[in-house]
Amino acid sequence: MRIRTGLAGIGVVTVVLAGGVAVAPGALAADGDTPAAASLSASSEGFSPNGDGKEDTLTFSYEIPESGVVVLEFLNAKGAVIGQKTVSDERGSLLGLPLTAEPAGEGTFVWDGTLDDGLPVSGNQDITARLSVLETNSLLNCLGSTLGDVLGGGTDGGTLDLSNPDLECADQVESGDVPVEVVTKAPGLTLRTSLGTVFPVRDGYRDSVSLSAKATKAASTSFTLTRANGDVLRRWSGGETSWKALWDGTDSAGKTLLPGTYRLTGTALGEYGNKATRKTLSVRVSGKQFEMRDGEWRLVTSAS
Ligand SMILES: [Ca+2]
Repeated sequence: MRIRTGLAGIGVVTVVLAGGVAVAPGALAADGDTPAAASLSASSEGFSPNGDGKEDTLTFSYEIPESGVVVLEFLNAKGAVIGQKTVSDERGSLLGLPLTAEPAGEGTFVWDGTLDDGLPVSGNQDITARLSVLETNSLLNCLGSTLGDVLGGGTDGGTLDLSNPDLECADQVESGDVPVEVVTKAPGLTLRTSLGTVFPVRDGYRDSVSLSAKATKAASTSFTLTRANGDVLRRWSGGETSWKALWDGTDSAGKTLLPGTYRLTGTALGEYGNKATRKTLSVRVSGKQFEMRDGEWRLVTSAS
């Protein structure tokens, strides 16, 4: 079994492990008690691992100070570990286990949202990624031929249990936490109007209505007012999570619409390539005129 290690000042050293565990002397040289930190960053603030072909993966870039077994740990919003992913382009083997020691320096890993153990990430959730590195040399030094037992899991599908106390003898380096937003569902969108009918005759009686929307996990929102036949009369753009407009029954040119029923359509574009959500609401325009008499709004008849 060969593990490629890159040691500063020594170059690439090949460590040969067999029944008798022969290790190149250089690789045994401990190089200090406080290893440099690992770094981790993500290509995006989030992704949508839902198999629709759009932003289904997230690319992590990392840098590790020394060769080691590299694992990404994922934590939920409460800080509990929900799973881990072994970083390896192709599953090589370390003492017969599906683990690969990555060389020191920079590397990238494309994550598709799956985990070595546990369920793949799904739904909408905010998680945190952290890189852990068990440095190869210290791992070999402290565990030697018992490494296979410690890592467990046999030759197929074994995973590295970072919480295993036997691993504490190895130098473990962690990166800082990187927040990752997982959004695999289309946005939520709710459209509302304060009144179903606007009375745009300027008499003070319900001359305008409030139109509003709330959205979740949307990249942006937009709204159109159309006739029943689809002709667009007016457009608004909203924020990512909310929109509010006071509408006085006019079109984009400021012209009061004829009495009738119109349609307000809201569109919330999905985050990370998710499909859009569209909702519609009917709003009516009335030509009626009112006046305040004896403390009450009263309809002005056409005869008056
Ligand atoms: Ca997707």
